[in-house]
Amino acid sequence: MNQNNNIIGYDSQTGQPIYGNQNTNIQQPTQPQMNTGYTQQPTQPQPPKKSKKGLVVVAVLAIIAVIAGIVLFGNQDKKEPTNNETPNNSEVENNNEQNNEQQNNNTGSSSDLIEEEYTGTKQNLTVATVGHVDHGKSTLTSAITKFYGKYKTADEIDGAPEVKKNGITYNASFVEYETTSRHYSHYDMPGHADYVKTIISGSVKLDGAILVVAATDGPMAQTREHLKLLHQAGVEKIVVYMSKCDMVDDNELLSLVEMEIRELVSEYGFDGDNTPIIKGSALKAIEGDKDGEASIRELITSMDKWLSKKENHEISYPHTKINAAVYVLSKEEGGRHTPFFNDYKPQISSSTARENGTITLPAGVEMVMPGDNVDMTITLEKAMSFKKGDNFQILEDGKLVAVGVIESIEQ
Ligand SMILES: Nc1nc2c(ncn2[C@@H]2O[C@H](COP(=O)(O)OP(=O)(O)OP(=O)(O)O)[C@@H](O)[C@H]2O)c(=O)[nH]1
Ligand SMILES: [Mg+2]
Repeated sequence: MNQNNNIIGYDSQTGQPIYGNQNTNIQQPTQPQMNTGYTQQPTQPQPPKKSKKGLVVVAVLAIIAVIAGIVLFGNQDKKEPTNNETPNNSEVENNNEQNNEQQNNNTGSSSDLIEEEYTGTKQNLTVATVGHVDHGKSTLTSAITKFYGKYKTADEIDGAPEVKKNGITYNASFVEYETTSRHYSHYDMPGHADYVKTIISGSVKLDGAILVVAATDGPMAQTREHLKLLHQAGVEKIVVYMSKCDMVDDNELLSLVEMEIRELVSEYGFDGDNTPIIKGSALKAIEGDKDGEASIRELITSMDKWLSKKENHEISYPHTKINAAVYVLSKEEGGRHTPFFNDYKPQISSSTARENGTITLPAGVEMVMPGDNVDMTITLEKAMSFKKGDNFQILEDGKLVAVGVIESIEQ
């Protein structure tokens, strides 16, 4: 009702307006809504009857007293709820419920879509578990939360809902945990495509990563792809967790897998000799096994020691030729419906500029389909300011068709 829409105050906790109609309360004290609750207020005691004339006088006095009482109480009780205000009060309550819901959604649970800005005093590092499908990324993430954060099962972590950020859609679980010196913001993605998208688009800017390699398999195709992606996005340091060691009895075999990992890590530009490689079982750790738990603690200690916050003090200079890793939006994401070929000429857009560019595909790549990721060289019509690790967009007539990260500068 319109007459109830005046703001009569603000809730001290939520800041939400409280609606009501002051004027109605004051000027129309005899309206039905005012009577509710107050007509039962004590009325004036009746004086003893003396005579008929006296009775009339007393009755008139009593009526005046009752009316005065109503007016008086009516004025005082603007603060109290009336029937009129009840819908508005419940509106405030609803707002409170919404606020509570929002707060509950922001407590850093694994299903949170987007990293909450950490406001504590410790140094915050953003990391992710990366590695081949089924190698134990989510189980490891779960084990870490068990000992250092708010425990989430691997299933909860794997069931991340879809989000849209920077024009692309992906699934990612966010968990957070703390050591004595640091706070970690940690991402775990359910699928390979999600790693490609989040890392290339810069939706998740990593300081470091935990590469998970199952001891039963050793490095596999996506182990390589993720190492390459991390390197392209400018991640300098990683730690390695060799998972599923409970399934391998042979120590020599474990040492061989470790050697293989060190070689691969070096191949993609990381310090293969000194990168910590921890052998363990995240599954056993979750089940309460002491050695399993020890491997998780060793991993966290090595993260504290080996990983560092990425400080990007490099200055951007104008360049005309860059090498980049690019993810091409799928048709479903609003991208192209058809492939593009060598010499494709879209616009390249950064946070500060937009220029025409010509794309050169790597030798052997004939065409790029929507949904693909590809390395490319971009020649710019006019110089744009860039540095390694910067993210950019590829547009066609102003429409986003791909996202990229600068891997290196040629000119
Ligand atoms: N024995 C043993 N099994 C493990 C270990 N870690 C994970 N697993 C099992 O391996 C399977 C895959 O583990 P996940 O943690 O889901 O692997 P993931 O890398 O997150 O898989 P995707 O998200 O599908 O890429 C599950 O059945 C786990 O229980 C481990 O240390 N030891
Ligand atoms: Mg997983």
